[in-house]
Amino acid sequence: MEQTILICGIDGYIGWNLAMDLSKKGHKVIGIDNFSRRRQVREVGSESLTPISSFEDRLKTYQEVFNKKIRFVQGDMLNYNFLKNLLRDSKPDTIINLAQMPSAPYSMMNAEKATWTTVNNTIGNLNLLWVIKDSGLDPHLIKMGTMGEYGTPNIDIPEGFFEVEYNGRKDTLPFPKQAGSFYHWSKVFDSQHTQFASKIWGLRATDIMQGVVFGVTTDESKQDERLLSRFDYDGVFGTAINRYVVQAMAGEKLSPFGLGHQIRGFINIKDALKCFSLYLENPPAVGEYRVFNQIAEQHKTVTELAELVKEIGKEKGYNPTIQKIENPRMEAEEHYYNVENSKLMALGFRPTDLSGEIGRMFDDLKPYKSRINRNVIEPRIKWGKK
Ligand code: USQ
Repeated sequence: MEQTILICGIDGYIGWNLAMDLSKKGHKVIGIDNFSRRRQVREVGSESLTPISSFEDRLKTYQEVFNKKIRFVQGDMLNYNFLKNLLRDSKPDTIINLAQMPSAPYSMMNAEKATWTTVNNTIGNLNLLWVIKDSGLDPHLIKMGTMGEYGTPNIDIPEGFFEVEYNGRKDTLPFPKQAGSFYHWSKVFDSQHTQFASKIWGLRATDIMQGVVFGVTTDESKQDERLLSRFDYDGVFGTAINRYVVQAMAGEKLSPFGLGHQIRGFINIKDALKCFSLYLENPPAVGEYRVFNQIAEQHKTVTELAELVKEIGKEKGYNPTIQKIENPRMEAEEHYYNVENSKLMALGFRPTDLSGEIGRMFDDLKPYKSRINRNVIEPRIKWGKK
């Protein structure tokens, strides 16, 4: 059914792709953003490898190519009145909150960045929860969390909750959170606030524990270069697979950190978009707070992924090499990792093949190879005391 959907953080890597996907499917999409991501990537001396248009141009091009309109309002999630007026005017059926600073290294740079990340992410979401409550509306809130909220426990990771037996009594409780950066902790606080708001105000909420996203284009952005979403590969905003592909193309060594045995769940951008539609089509009940572990690939170490990118890179005519580098982070480099995602699979999610998607990334990025800035690739932000 056609819905009015408010996307908070529409200018981000996922936000813009999601806006086009949902609008093309017939939903009425309204987006807000404060453009902080553009500023922060510039601040760390980098820019998106894909050339990104101004937001005005994106909207115009989208309308030109797909004959549909996306509405945009510039504003900040920290401004309660802005959000309140927006909800009153637009009356969304679903609100998707992606309006957050997503980089773990950025949040570990210094006290100012850690504080900013915490305030922006946590208070932005808290404002949204209050505005939903005060509006008297009953939208479905879809909140972007992260797999990194759970950390790397030595037992399987359930979808949010698990049954515990202690001193002869049983209960179903939230799975413990052991985040690994101040960014990841900000998402833990959001999850707790969202769960609490659901309980006391009857909010309908979906909290997504998403793995590391990778990929360049989507069906929509492929249609016109001016519709491309951002693609970061630098040492602060770039994530593992995206960085590996750029390193392979630039003749830089692929860089698993430390022992390189860290395991994470990964998901392609197009698969991530599919999941949002599944949540929209299958909303939670009033007062229900539910959690999905949004990953497609798991049980791969960051070294195995580097090897895979290396093999695919060779097929694409590059000559990639791998060199493990000292880990700038404090994280377990050898650990158990088994993520359950049967609830997501039960909604009908079927992931696409990892190798095929990585191959497409090489093709998608080929036109922009000359834009790679090799000076921004090295990770320089260290987690530890020294
Ligand atoms: N890693 C390397 N080499 C690199 C880059 C990363 O070995 O060149 C390793 C890291 O040490 C880490 C793993 O790859 O063990 C993932 O790091 P990442 O930089 O790809 O991703 P991360 O910092 O965890 O954060 C990213 C997104 C974040 C999202 C998270 C999902 O930036 O917004 O929440 O992925 S998850 O990792 O599941 O927590």
